[in-house]
Amino acid sequence: MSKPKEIRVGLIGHQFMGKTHSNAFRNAGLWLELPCKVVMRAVCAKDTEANLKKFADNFGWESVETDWHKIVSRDDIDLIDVATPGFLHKDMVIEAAKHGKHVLCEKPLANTLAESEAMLDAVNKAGVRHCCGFSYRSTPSQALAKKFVDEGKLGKIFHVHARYAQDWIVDPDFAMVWRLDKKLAGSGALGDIAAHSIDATRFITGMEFTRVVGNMKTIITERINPENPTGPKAKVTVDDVTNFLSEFDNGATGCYEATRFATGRKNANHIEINGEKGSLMWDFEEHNFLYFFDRTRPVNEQGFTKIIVTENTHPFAGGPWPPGHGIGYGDSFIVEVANFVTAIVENKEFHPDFVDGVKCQQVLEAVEQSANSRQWVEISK
Ligand code: SOE
Repeated sequence: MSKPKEIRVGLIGHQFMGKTHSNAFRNAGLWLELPCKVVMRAVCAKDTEANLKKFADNFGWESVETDWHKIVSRDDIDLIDVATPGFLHKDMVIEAAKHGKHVLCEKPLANTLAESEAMLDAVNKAGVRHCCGFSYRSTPSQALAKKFVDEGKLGKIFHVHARYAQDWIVDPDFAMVWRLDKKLAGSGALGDIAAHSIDATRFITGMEFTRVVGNMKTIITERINPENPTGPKAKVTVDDVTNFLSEFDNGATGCYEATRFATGRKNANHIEINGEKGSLMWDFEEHNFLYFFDRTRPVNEQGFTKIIVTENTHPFAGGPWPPGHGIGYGDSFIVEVANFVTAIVENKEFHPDFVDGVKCQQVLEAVEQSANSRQWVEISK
C-alpha cells in the first residue's frame, strides 16, 4: 500500500489543550523531519462560529465545525484529535474510530476503566492507530531516562518515588471549574496528574503495577458557583490530593503523591528511580536536564551528574536548537504529534497508545477503590 502524502487533522477542543495541540500540529513539520504533510483541516468546539473562526485563523485551521458529530465523519479528515474534558472522550473517540479515523486522545484516556476499555476495543475493531497524550514521554530527558534503564545502567530497580505538585486551586476564592467535578473530570489530582507519574513509571522502567493502597482527600469541599456567584456554593466532588503506595511485577515498590495544594509548586512533575547500580532523577522544572548517579564509578568520582539533554545524539535530537539552547512545555507535544503522524504513515509501532491509556486507568481505578475500602487492591494483568 502506498504511503499517504498527507495526514489531514480534525481537532476537537480549543481551550488549553486545544491551543497546545494546534501549536504542535502547526510546528511538527518545522521541528522534525516528517514523512508527509500535516494538513490542519478543521477545528471543532462548543463556541460560536465567529469565535471558532477567530481561533482557526489564529492557529492555522482551514475550517470550523460547531458539531463534533460532523468533524468525526468528514471524509476529508484522517486523524481526530480529542482535546476535551474527560467526560467527552469515550463518545468522540468511538464515533471517530467508527468512521475509520486515527485518534489522538488527551490523558487520562477516560473517566473510568470501563470507558477506556471500550475505547481500546473500538480502535482495535476499526483497525485505526491511536495515541494517548502522555506528553512527558516526548521530552528528550524522560526518553533518555528510559534509554538508561533499557541499557541496564540502574540494574535491578529497588523503588520509585514520584510527586506531581501544583497549587492552582489553593485560593479558596478560586471558583468551580470542570476539573473539580467528578461527573466531568472523573477524578481530580489522581487522574489529571498522578496519571503522568503512573505512565512515566511504566515508560521509563517497563515495570507493571501489581497492587496499590491509596488515600484521597478533598481539602476545599465547596467553591463559588460561577453561574451564580452570590448563590449556594458548588460541591467539589474530586480529590485535591492523592497519595498511594505501589508494588510492581519485579518486586520493586513505589510511593506517589499528586496534589493541587503544594503552595509554590506550579507544575512540579518529579520522579526518582533507585537501582542497585545507580539512580535517575527527572524533574519537569528542570526538564532540559536529567540527573544520573552511577554507583559503578570509582567512589571518589561518584555524585549525581546533571546531564544537559540537548545533544543531537540524545532522543529527539535533544530538541530543534543547537546544544544548550533547551526546549519548553509545548515542544513535547510537537514531538508527540510528529512521532504519531510518522508512525501512521510508516506503519511503525507507536507508544503511548490506548493500551498504555488503559494500563494507567487500571491503576487510577485501583487507587480509588483502595481509598474507599482502606485496603490494598490488586491490579489484574
Ligand atoms: C493541569 O493539571 C495540567 O494542565 C494537566 O492536565 C496536564 O496534563 C499537565 O501537562 C499540566 O497540568
